[in-house]
Amino acid sequence: MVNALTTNAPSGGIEFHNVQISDPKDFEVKLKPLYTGICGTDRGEVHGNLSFAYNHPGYNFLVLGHEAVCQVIDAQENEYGIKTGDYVVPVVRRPGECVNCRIGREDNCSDGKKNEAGITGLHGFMRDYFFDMPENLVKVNDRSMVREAVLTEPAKNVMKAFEVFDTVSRRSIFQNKDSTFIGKNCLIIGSGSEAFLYSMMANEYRFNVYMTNRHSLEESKLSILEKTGSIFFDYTSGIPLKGIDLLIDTSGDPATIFRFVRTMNNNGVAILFGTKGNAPGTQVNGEDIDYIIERNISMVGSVDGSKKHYLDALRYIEKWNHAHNSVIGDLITGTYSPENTEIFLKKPEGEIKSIIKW
Ligand code: DN4
Ligand code: BGC
Ligand code: ZN
Repeated sequence: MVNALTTNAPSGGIEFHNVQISDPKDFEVKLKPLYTGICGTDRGEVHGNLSFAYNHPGYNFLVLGHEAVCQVIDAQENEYGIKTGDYVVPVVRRPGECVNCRIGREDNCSDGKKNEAGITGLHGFMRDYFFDMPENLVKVNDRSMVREAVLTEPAKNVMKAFEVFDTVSRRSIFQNKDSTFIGKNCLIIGSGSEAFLYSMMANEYRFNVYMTNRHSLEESKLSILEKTGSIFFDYTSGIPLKGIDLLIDTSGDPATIFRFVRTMNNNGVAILFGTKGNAPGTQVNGEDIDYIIERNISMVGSVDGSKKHYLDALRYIEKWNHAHNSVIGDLITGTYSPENTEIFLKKPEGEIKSIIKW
């Protein structure tokens, strides 16, 4: 028996209770979660808004949690060099049989038959301990940033999305004459943890970085943006923002996305990332379509990331842990106990990333 935070996917709900889970016998590594992160996806599941979530086969519940940093309690010798005592981040997606899954790119799964821990058909990491295979673990070498390493999983999505940007933007010459992106504008819709990680990565590319929401931002969030050189833009202020080269949506709100598409520059790239199945629709007219076509605008979805993106994410987290007065630590705005299930139902004020200490 193990204490776990569970939901009933896809209808929702949240419970912290003692459950019986039999991990397959051949799973070689015993793991103790130290911290798990809560994100928009978890809240979507708990509220019953994530239609693609489903329970682990053979169970009438799903253990939540796909963002974790764990300590290895017991490991058999393995070719991945995972040893007892190591700190590790478990990966979310587990491959199916398709060609992308077979080459380590289950983030690009072509037939949808992959699984996602804590989301689609595989128990997640919000429990006292669990077992996993060493190939599903990414080692955290810098032991001084074990808490910050809980951001590796959300950051790997950002690494993948920038890989998508790199690929798609090459359909024409996107950069300046001097080969840089300096002076190009990146607008990020939303101000949650993914949005902040996107803003930090867009800064690495030297974009002018703007973040927007339908309301003003708390002082604490504004000060993080200031530290990293990004600017907040309240779109309800009525001030038009023009000339966007890279648009990144983390809101999943169709009306907001289309509000900004027609302010995009020629050859611009719009990355759709936020998922909000219950968001109301919006009217898209012929002029919107013409605008996208005539300017060669690319609208592209991006989900998840592969193991190499976890490694990239760890490198950047390490860098950001030392840069801008350890700004990465500021993204963790609250630490809670697993008993506090309320945290899944209502976002605490000023939240960027809430984490659970196990
Ligand atoms: P989050 O913290 O809920 O972030 C969503 C942000 O969007 C919040 O800051 C919202 O503001 C903001 N927002 C909502 N509606 C609007 C609107 N109409 N205009 C402007 N801003 C708005 O979630 P997260 O940062 O953890 O994740 C962001 C999204 O990406 C979620 O939908 C996740 O499900 C999705 N996601 C996708 C992937 C993937 O594709 C991975 C992880 C997450 P407020 O309501 O908080 O003020 O791999
Ligand atoms: C996770 C991704 C996952 C996605 C599914 C996100 O919260 O970070 O790994 O593929 O949810 O929508
Ligand atoms: Zn997440």
